[in-house]
Amino acid sequence: RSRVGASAATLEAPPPPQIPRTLSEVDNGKLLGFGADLAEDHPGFKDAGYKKRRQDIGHLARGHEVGEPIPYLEYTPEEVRVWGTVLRELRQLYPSHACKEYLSTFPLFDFKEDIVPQLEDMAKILRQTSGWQIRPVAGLLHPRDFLNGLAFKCFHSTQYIRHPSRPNYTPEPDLVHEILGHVPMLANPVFCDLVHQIGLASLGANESQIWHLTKLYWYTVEFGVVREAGDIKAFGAGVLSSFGELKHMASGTPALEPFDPFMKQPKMSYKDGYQKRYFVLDSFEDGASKLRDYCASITSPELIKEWRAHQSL
Ligand code: NLE
Ligand code: FE2
Repeated sequence: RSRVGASAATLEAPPPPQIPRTLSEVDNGKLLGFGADLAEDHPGFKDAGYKKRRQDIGHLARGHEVGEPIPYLEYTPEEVRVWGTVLRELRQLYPSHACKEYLSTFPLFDFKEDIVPQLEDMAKILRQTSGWQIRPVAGLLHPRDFLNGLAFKCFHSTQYIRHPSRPNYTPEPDLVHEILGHVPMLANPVFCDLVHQIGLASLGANESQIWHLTKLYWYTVEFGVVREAGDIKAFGAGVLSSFGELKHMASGTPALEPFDPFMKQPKMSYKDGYQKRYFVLDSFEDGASKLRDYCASITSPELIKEWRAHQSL
């Protein structure tokens, strides 16, 4: 970089991030990657009907007001088939490969292969178990908005279904991922507390901290694994919602590394298939406390206190 460039950058310091006071102030319309527009490497790229369906469902999400019930969607027979296929495959793998917390909340939802669950019904159960809420979103959300939502104990969720040509794996979130990956974990208050820490830390975080928090979120909530009596079990939603990835995780092929939120993270892999390495927690409690320490190191207690005083949870 030239000197001129460096000094210009210093003069134009970015404005401090806006901290949302209410959930409605969290923008649920800024989408990233596949969420914004299907790229050539997306299985639905050449499928005009699929694209139109996603747009229609996304349109509903954009019109949703916080506090209103999430609209029920009527899923097509093909979408029901995709949901049923994934559920059938995963159900066989969960007893041996999902963590015990997941196995304990899973039955609460009474999933059926011929009925695609409605987000509003999932939200009702979460309200009673952990107090978390769900807000519909049209696709992969901007990281700051997504993480800020977590501070409000709100999980932004897509409502469309993955392309039928590839039920075993999708590179982006879809309803199947949200429901089979995230929802049962979000019914566990200890896990929710861990997720909430990441959300609180994101309030007022600068761009590089947001990026780091996104990685911590990615390596735990999306792709985390935990040691259980000498075995490795999945708790990350991206592993739990993909029968391709769950088998891959359990195959013994990928590398395993201890999770340390202070480490300098390697490149985050997404869009390019199964993870090549997973980060391991010794226990759930241990992971939560490590994350808590990291989040405390970047969060100002005054800011959080002032924020809590101004917003209604
Ligand atoms: N690969 C996951 C799945 O197929 O369900 C989705 C990951 C979303 C981050
Ligand atoms: Fe996810």
